[in-house]
Amino acid sequence: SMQCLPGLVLALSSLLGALALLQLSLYLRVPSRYGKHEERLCRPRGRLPARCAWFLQELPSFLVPALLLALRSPPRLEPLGCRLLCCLFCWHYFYRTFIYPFFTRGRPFPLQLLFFGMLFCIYNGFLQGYYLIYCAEYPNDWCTDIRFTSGLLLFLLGMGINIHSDLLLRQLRKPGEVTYKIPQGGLFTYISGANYFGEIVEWFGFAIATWSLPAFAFAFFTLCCIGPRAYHHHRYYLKTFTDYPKSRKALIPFVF
Ligand code: NDX
Repeated sequence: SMQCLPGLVLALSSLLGALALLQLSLYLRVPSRYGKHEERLCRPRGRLPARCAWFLQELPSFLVPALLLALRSPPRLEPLGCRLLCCLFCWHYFYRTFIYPFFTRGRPFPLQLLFFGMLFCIYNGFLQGYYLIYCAEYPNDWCTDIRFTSGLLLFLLGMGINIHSDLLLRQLRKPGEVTYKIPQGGLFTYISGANYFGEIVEWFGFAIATWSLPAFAFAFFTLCCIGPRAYHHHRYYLKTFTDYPKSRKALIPFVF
């Protein structure tokens, strides 16, 4: 049966960090090509409806850690912190896989990115799940540690902001519509990337609560992946809407 290989965790986390830097260098200048940044004329047929695409893409991030948790023998009952943290991760991806896709009004998603997105979700789902279920060691009172409690609070706050902001975006369209409008309300009052801000806060909260290399590597990856995207969304809005609110920032309220 499987056991903890610290070298494997270190290697996979380092590679995740390297992928994050690769993304940053790729996507600072040009945005990743999906949604409002997809080039209209290229590859008109290589797409899948947003609903299927997001479901398939995110499913492994739920399934892989959930299976690792369920199949571990003997079951890991102690410490409580490990199971709780693994459940938090699965909870997010339960939402992202089974709820978010069924309400999305997004345009069809490019197959090529779907493929890489799925690979990424398998990789990260395995890394986070494997670490928490086979490697992590927490004292029995970790649930009352300031890192756990403050991280959990940030996670929940970020998740709330992310879900609420994605809801506001969805309400900008009637079913079947694919046009872009100026997002209003919630944190969109201050930033163009409110949903991304929520997601970034969420994963840094998770990293603090788990206090682990894999989780910090993933939070950093998230920042490098959707941070630049928030900036490109912001530029797109400024270019497209002459009446775009002047005081609105890209990602960090009042700052950037
Ligand atoms: N999926 C994470 N990299 C990604 C998919 C793309 O969950 O090759 C990372 C995730 C993947 C990426 C994933 C990993 C890296 C990949 C990348 C593609 C290339 C890259 C594979 C897996 C890569 C290397 C080099 C390392 C191999 O029509 P539409 O779709 O634009 O409609 C949108 C709508 N909307 C509006 N409607 C009306 N008016 C407006 N003004 C509107 N603005 C937007 O709202 C959508 O239906 C919806 C949301 O759109 P948008 O663009 O704001 O968010 P989106 O980027 O689609 O993300 C959706 C949610 C969001 O909550 C975000 O926080 C979360 O997913 N997310 C997204 C990406 C990554 C991620 C989280 C994470 O890293 N944790």
